[in-house]
Amino acid sequence: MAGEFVLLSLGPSPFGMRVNIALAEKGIEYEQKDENLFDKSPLLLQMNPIHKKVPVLIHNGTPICESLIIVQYLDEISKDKSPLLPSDPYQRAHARFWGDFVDKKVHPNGRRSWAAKGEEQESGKKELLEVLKVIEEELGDKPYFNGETFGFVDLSFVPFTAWFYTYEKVGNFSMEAEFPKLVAWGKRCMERESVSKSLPDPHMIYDYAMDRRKIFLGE
Ligand code: GS8
Repeated sequence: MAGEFVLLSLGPSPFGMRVNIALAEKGIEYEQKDENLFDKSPLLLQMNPIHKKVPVLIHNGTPICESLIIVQYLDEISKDKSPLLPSDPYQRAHARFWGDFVDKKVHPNGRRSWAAKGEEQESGKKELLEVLKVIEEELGDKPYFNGETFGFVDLSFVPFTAWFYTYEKVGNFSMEAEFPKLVAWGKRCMERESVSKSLPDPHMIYDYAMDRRKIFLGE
């Protein structure tokens, strides 16, 4: 596939990791520029003036924003190599539903569980545990969310496994004890090179989260 790809991202961002995984699945070479979110670059502000968030994929100078939209774009321009969305329209809709569920439920509650305090933090943890239960039920006994092969829902959710350590340490629970199927699925996904090379060390994420917590709470 012709063209030049530049990814504006940030190591611990689960949204950025999705794009790293998709680019690796598609075998696309790219340059990554990591942003400082407290001092956003003029390039980020120019390429994503609406949300001013990472990730942004710049393809031949043109920006594509929002991680799941970027992943679908990559899947469309590189259909034959490692297809991510199923070809059946219903299955595609189903996969998109779960990608959207992860965005609406995992990220905000996960974030409240480590970045808030008191009741707000407790309710973030409680809802996160409920959401993870729902996702584990959706996985069931299948190796991957879509069945036998790694796909769009796996890619949407697997970056959050790098955050599991932060969730369990801050929330004082064990992911392995509460969600053994999700933990086993995460390890299965890590056997793919596209995933293992895109996910940072969970301890690094924990340190990052604790630094951010201090800034958010003024501690
Ligand atoms: C979310 C991106 C996002 O929150 C997506 O791409 O899927 N729906 C979007 N990015 C964060 C970093 S990861 O927590 C971000 O760029 N935040 C900057 C800000 O809020 O100013």
